[in-house]
Amino acid sequence: MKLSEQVIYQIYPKSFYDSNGDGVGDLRGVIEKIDYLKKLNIDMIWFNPFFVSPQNDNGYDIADYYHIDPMFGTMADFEELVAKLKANGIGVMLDMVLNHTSTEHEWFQKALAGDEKYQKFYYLRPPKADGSLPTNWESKFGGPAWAPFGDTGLYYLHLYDPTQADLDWHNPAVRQACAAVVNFWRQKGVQGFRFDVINVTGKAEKLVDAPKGVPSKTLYTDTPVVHDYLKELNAASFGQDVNSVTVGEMSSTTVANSVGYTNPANHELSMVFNFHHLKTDYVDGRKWSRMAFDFPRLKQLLDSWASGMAAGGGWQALFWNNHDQPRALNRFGDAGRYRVKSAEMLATVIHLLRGTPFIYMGEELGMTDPDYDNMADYVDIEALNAYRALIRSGYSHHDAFTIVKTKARDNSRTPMQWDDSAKAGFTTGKPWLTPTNQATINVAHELASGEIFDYYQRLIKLRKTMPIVADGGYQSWRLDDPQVFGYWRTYRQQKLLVLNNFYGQSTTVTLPEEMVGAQVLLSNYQDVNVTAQLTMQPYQAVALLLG
Ligand code: TEU
Repeated sequence: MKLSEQVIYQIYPKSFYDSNGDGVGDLRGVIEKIDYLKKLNIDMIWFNPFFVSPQNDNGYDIADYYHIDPMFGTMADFEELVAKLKANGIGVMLDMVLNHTSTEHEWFQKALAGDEKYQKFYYLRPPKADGSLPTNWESKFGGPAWAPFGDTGLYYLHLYDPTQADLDWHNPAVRQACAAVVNFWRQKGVQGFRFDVINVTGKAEKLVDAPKGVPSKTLYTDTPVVHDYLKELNAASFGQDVNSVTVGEMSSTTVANSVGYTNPANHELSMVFNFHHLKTDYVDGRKWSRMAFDFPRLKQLLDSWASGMAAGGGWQALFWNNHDQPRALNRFGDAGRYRVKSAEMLATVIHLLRGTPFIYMGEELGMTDPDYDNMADYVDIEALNAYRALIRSGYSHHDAFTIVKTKARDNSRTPMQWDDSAKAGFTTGKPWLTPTNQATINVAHELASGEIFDYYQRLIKLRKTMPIVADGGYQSWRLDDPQVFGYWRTYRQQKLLVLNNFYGQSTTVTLPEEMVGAQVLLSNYQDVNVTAQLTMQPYQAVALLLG
């Protein structure tokens, strides 16, 4: 199936379904839920990492790329999962965390033991002459990006947690080892690969301080050599499969670079995730802050990325949610009175856009953030570090906790809610994170109610049956409307106008004359009267088709 007709579902294995009662989701749990997944008519499932890991960063600190962590099951379980998903027309996408390894990885341990071959796998640098760290770079999880390399007097670079040591991609042996990992899983029948923070692999060989006031990430993000690395990796691995689907997680990237990463003529990746739209509720770009989302900025970003990628022949992954983001309903929709309508509206925004939509587990139910009231409820390293940093900078516990409650990655990692029971039908044991709002938000309710899940099924069907959705052009629609984000899709003689009211108040939009009386292809409300002054209900989405 063409990439443009595909829809990809994301499963955070630790939280999807626990088959053995240990409180943690596992691969057999996914096998047991294939009948549910089949109902959505998705084409591929992206699994967050389930490789051997000490779990300091929930599996993004990999100690062995070639084996499955026993907490998730066995290689036999994985092989059965691949086969059963394939029998149901669903492919597998694995998460390739190749910018860094766990410090418990054999490569790092050999480097620590003095093996020079593996010491060249990492960024090992001496302190400056004055004894300060090799550079002033900061870790994305807070604190310095350098840690002592044993008792060698050297330091090793870690852009994330100190237990995640950055690999030196300038070293051809590193790139070959990474391609070998991808090829091992290709041989297991894996057709999809998500590349974790792949655009920070292009650090300069000579690492220098960031100028005062300049974020250190600007020195190593989206550097030109990343395109070379991706071309090489493509040719050495997934590019040999005509049906491969690849997506790069691109931190702080640009449209121009993302066109380069994804234009098929460049033989790099199929598509990219960019995150700019998910930073429109950040104060001055700071994640650990609180503000209502900036709607004009959100519209401008959604529009400029759709326009720019279309103009350049690039391809984007379309998403509101993932395992690193709080639930979108709490940020850009309404988790209360209009939960159902705003979930359907947000889904419409991305599923009728040009690109490949991703559905994060539970999004199709309208899942929202958990209602935790204690810092002890949060376990993610990034949130715990952020809380401590906020307290150190003078925030009260209340203010620091309030920020963590809105921005913690734990918010999207609570167990999938299968039913309204105390443990949401996720486990018979003690869940590793506690569900809190399963009473009214769960699979059983959705399958009976025909609301959000049913709406997702309709959106997915449109992508597979309507060329204007899958392959149509993109054009901006008025960007000055105070409540509505709209856009055009065009295909041969057809025009599709998609309008989305982002607020809980009704509003009126003036339709272009040609669209008056047009066919209502889809709406989350009944009885849409397509008049010149179109009334849009709270959180209404409507797609009008001409031709
Ligand atoms: O995330 C990349 C990243 O930059 C994260 O810091 C993310 O953007 C941030 O948490 C949003 O607030 C990837 C993985 O998705 C994430 O789970 C890992 O923790 C990280 O890389 C390190 O592997």
